[in-house]
Amino acid sequence: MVNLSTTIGSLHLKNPTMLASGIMDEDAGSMQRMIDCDAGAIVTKSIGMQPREGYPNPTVLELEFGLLNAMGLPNPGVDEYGNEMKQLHKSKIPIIGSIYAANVPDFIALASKMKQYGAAAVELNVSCPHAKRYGLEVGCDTSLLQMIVSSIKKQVRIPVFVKVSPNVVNIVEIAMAAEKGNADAIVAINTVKGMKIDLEIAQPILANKTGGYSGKAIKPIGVRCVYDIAQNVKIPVIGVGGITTGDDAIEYFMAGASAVQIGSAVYYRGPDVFKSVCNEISVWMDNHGYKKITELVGAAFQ
Ligand code: RRO
Repeated sequence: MVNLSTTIGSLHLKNPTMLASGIMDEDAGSMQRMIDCDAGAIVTKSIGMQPREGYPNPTVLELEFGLLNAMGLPNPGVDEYGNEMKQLHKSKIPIIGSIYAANVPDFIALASKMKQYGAAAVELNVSCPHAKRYGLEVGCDTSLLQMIVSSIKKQVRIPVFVKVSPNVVNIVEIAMAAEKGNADAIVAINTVKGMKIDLEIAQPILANKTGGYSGKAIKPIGVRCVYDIAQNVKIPVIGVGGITTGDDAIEYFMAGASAVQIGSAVYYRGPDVFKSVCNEISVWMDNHGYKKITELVGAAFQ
């Protein structure tokens, strides 16, 4: 009998498939739907101190091998979003609050509010590829990132995950800075910077011009990042980027991930993707003589 449960620090997951931030997590109803569809944990939409409209349309394009988005961090602000989170207080699976900010006091306030609203952990989004002042400008600066993580850890008793970007020279350095700040886990990767041009009008299609590319096409990039990070940090790594099938998840485990997040594949396979991926992982493990996820984690290192 295969055991799909896994742990990320102090967090226990009944299965290793988490809902990634930014898809089907804008309100309590959509998150409850993902819980009912057997996700092992839910990561909320990225939430800031104040409401944000986001960018004008078009904000998402379906391309040949994945999705290109520039939503622009649309969210109702943490206090309003708290009303949604409070409705999930009976959830039996961990709800992880994704937060973004441009300075330390705001990160601390957001983490503290997320805890109050029932989050089991926070995920720092320091990797949005197209958010001026937030995202990458924070996530590229190793000393600032270390300081943000350590300040939150000192002031708010909550596990802190750090979501890192592939759009940097050295992703391992960034992950190591987060670990030095006492992060509890690294989440790799956010979307890859990209662009699509409409030939007829000779213009980028997204209103923001550039966006973040997700889905199957970025899986080899994510796997490589997880493989490099996992060999250089002691904290758990959560893999995200193109995971659509059980085989994709297993590849991430072998690269060193202890759990995976699924985003674009909710669009491609529907909300039952969590059940399907879990079934596919179980069948594969059974056929190959594995009993626990931990036996697969980092199997590709030797
Ligand atoms: O909202 C967005 O446009 C967005 C975010 Br916060 C992110 O982290 N990654 C992404 O591809 N888009």
